Amino acid sequence: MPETPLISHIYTADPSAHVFNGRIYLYPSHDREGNIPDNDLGDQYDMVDYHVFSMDRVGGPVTDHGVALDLKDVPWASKQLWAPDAAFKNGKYYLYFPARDKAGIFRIGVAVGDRPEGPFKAEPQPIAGTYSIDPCCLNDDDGRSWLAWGGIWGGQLQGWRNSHFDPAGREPADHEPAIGPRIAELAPDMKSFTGAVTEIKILDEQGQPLRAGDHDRRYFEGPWLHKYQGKYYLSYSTGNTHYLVYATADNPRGPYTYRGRFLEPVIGWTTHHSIVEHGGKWWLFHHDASLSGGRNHLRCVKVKELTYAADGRINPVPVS
Ligand code: FUB
Repeated sequence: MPETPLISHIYTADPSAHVFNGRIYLYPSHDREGNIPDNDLGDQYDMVDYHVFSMDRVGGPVTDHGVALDLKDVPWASKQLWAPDAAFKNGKYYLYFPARDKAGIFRIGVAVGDRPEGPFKAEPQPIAGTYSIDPCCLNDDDGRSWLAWGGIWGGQLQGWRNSHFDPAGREPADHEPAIGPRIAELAPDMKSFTGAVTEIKILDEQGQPLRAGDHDRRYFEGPWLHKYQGKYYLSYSTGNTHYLVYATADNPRGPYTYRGRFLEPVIGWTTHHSIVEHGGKWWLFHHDASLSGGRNHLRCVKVKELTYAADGRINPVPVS
């Protein structure tokens, strides 16, 4: 029986789920029809605002809290509000989001609000030291906060070497180590970094870096960090092979060891997700393009239960 989209009055994608005050809040992209032909740079993903959604439990009614941030209110951005995430600290809510700056380079910005549903007020500049797309924030149990991000192809990560952007940059050769997502520790203000931006290494189970030609396992975009039984889990999309996979580590910066695949390709080119615990169960929020009949840039959010094996492996989740 096909699963129902959680939200069907507008197109949504890239759902980042968090539990705030006992309620599940979703921070997705808001897809819209811009009549831009599909290409490998993702120009068709031409979003201009974010809505926040919430529910008191999975299966309960979903509330659309309306526009939480609009592109026109982000001083540094020019277009393409892609996959966001959110965090709570010191009485404030922080919305992290990527967009192209006025020069067409993806950066990551932050906007601050008093409530989980917003509205959020964008900082005048992107977070210093950021580039590329798909931020995700982990508030660790020890009080430290981490931001991971990055996406290749349209997300421009392949153009970045040593903090310098070369628009002609390409993925490494097949036998070379794959490009990894980036991570940095957020300063107490949650709007800047303390310490260095580092590349996350993802190794195979023999301790060797995943290779750029290993398209079934190498990092593409959409990182998500969560903790389960004291381990750090980095899950992500393999992009052009359309899998959701994960790796684990003993500290947030890694290195991570590849552990497996948990979602097969869905309808539509992209696959993007988050994982959250609520009501004594773990949940996978993700998207597909079923609501639009398979149009890649008009997607819808879904949710499925996620379970772990006794050894901490994530059990594969059936596609619907
Ligand atoms: O929604 C635009 C982009 O598509 C996201 O940033 C990627 O993760 C992919 O889902």
